[in-house]
Amino acid sequence: MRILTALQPSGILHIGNLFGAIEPMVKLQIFGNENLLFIVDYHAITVPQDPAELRRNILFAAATYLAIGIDPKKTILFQQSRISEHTELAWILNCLVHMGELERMTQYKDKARGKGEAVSVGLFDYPILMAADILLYDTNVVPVGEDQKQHVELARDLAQRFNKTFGETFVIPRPEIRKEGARIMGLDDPDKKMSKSASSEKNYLSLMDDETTVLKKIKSAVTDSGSTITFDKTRAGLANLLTIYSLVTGKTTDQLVNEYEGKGYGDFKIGLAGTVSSYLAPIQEKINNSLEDESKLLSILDQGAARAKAIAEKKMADVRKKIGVTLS
Ligand code: ATP
Ligand code: LTN
Repeated sequence: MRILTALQPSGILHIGNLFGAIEPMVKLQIFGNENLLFIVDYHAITVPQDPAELRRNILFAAATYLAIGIDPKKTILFQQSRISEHTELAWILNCLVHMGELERMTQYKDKARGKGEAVSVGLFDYPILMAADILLYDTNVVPVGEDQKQHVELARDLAQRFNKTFGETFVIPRPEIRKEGARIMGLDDPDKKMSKSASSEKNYLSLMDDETTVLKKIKSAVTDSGSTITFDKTRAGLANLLTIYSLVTGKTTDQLVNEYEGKGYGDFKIGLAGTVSSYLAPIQEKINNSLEDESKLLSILDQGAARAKAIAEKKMADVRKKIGVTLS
């Protein structure tokens, strides 16, 4: 089984990214699976990036994955831009996709909203590069958060279309969306997903937030006017905090509700903040240690790129042959 996922190097990783995308990859590092995890720097440049900051963020992303438990022996960890086959395949898939299919993508509509003409072609084309990322490696399963499901479905459609037109070439991938944690909501607005591009930092818990910040953010998290701790989806803010609590402790929401019986929001929030901080502290220490040893990080990424390249080259040779551009 080949399992693949990728994240943008954005400088901030929040607990939504952790539980929705990275932690599932850590758990999937079991015998019989072949895992690929990469940093999609070419997706990141669909919006303006400062070059020095982008470099820093790529290294930060790699350090974070390692800190969370990605084992480079079990998972091919690499940087997307090192494998030119991704953009090459994206071009070919571009020629199979219709404008209307991309215009329907909700992430594009969200990100382009209000920007008028000032949207890069890259942002529009983003799902095609993602389809190439997935199809290049004969991926079976793509663990992602709920918001990426539509993109993985486009990759499926394109794989089927290519296979029908040119003969069996690509494996048809499926998205895997975990139930708990697939959609951690914003602390300041529990009706929208937690997002690093939210207008306020109070929206998310970053993996690098210190104890004081975590406490401040959780204390100001939006809840309702109720006073008891119950798990009820209609009490969106509280349900989200209970979900986070459950993810960091491994306890069920029922267990937590029992623990907080007779207690109010104040105690609950302080308890949650303490637990989140203790959960993050060892991760932060590992990230910082790893960033101090840059040459080791670079070497891990080099080795990952070499392994990914070998798979990608073989696939692209087949694709080129299938579409008729290989002459000998
Ligand atoms: P932005 O909202 O700024 O576009 P993001 O915070 O959604 O960014 P991405 O880089 O788009 O982060 O997502 C990385 C991975 O994390 C994806 O698999 C995505 O589905 C997952 N993810 C993002 N936000 C959440 C969330 N709130 N809950 C669960 N998973 C999430
Ligand atoms: N679009 C995704 C990142 C991404 C990805 C991928 C995820 C790029 N290529 C391939 C899974 C598989 C995002 O923004 N989260």
